[in-house]
Amino acid sequence: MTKNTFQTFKRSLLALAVGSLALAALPGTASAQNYKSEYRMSLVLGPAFPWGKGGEIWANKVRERTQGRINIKLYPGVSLIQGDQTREFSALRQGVIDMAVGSTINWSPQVKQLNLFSLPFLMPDYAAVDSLTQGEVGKNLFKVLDQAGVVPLAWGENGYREISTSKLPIKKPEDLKGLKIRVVGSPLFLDTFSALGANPTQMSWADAQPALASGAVDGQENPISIFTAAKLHTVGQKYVTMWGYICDPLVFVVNKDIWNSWTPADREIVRQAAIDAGKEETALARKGLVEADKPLLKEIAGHGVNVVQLSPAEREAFVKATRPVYDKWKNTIGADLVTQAEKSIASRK
Ligand code: X2X
Repeated sequence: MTKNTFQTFKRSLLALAVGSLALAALPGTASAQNYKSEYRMSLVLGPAFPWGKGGEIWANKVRERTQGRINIKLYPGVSLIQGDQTREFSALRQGVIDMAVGSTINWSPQVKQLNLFSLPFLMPDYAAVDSLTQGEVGKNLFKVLDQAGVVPLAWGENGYREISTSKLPIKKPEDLKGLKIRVVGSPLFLDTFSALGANPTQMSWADAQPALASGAVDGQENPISIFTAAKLHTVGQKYVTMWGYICDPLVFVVNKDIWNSWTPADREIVRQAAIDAGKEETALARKGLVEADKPLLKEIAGHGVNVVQLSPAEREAFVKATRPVYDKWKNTIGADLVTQAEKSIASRK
C-alpha cells in the first residue's frame, strides 16, 4: 500500500465509523440499543377469554422468536386508558399504548370505515366474515388503519354478538320495545337499537357488568364466548337469542414509532407471530359454536339460560327493521367499501 492509498483507506475507515455512530444516534433508527425493556399491550379482555388468550399467544411467540429482545406485558381491562375502551385507538396512535389486540367496534369512533363490521346483518356466516378479513376488503381496511397512524398486522375475532336480556326471550323486534340495552362503540349501535324500539345506553365493558347486576340495564349484546367466560347468567341474563346480527373482528396492531424502532428482521418476526396468533385466536373464538352440537350453547342452557334460535322468517323481521340503519351507515362508512364487502360476501366459498 502506498502512503497515499493508506491515507485514503484510513479516511474511509474513519468516515465509516462516524457514519455508523451518527446512524445509531439518529432517533427512530432501528438498532437493538433502542429497544425498551418492556412493551405494553392493551386488551379489553384477559387470557380467560379467547381475545386475551390471543394476545398472550402473540406475546409468547414474539418473546421466544426474538430470544427475549422483545418483551411484551399484557394490560387487560384496557387499564392503560382507565378502562375507556373507545379511547384505545387514540392512545395507540399517541404512544400511550405500544401495541394492542383491539376490536373494530372500539376503534370505530376514530376510524369510521371499521363500522363496516357493525352493519346489521351484513355477514350471515363465518365464511362471510372470512371473505372480508382475508380478502380485498381486509387489505383495504389495513391501508386505512395504516393511514390512520398504526401498523396493522393480522386479524383475529371477538365473535358473533348475540342479544341477551333479564326480562324475556327476544323473538321479534317488538320484544325489545323499551328495554334498556347496554351498547358500546360508535353511534351506529344507538341507531340499530333505537330502530328496534329499544332504549340503548352506551357504556364500557367495565361498567356494563355492574349495570347488568343492579338491573340498571336489562340486556346486552356480546359473543357467547364472553357470555360464558364472564358468567353473565350470574348477573341476571336469563335469555339469549342467536340472531347473529354482527360479528366483530380483532386487529393485531403496533404503534408506528415502536414499529420503526425495531430491526426489519424483528418486525418480520412480530408480524408472523401476529398472523399465527390471529389464526389460533380465531379458532378459539369459534370453539363450541362451529361443532354440530354447539357445546357452548349446551353449557349456558345448563345454567338455566333460555337459548332462542330464530327461524329464517323471524330473523328476517330484524333484518327489515334495521335496514334503514344499514342504508344510512353505508354512506357514512363509504358506499364503495360496503359495496365491495357485499360483493365479496355474495361470492364467498
Ligand atoms: O365491550 C364489549 O362489549 C366488548 C368486550 O365485546 C368489546 O370490547 C367490543
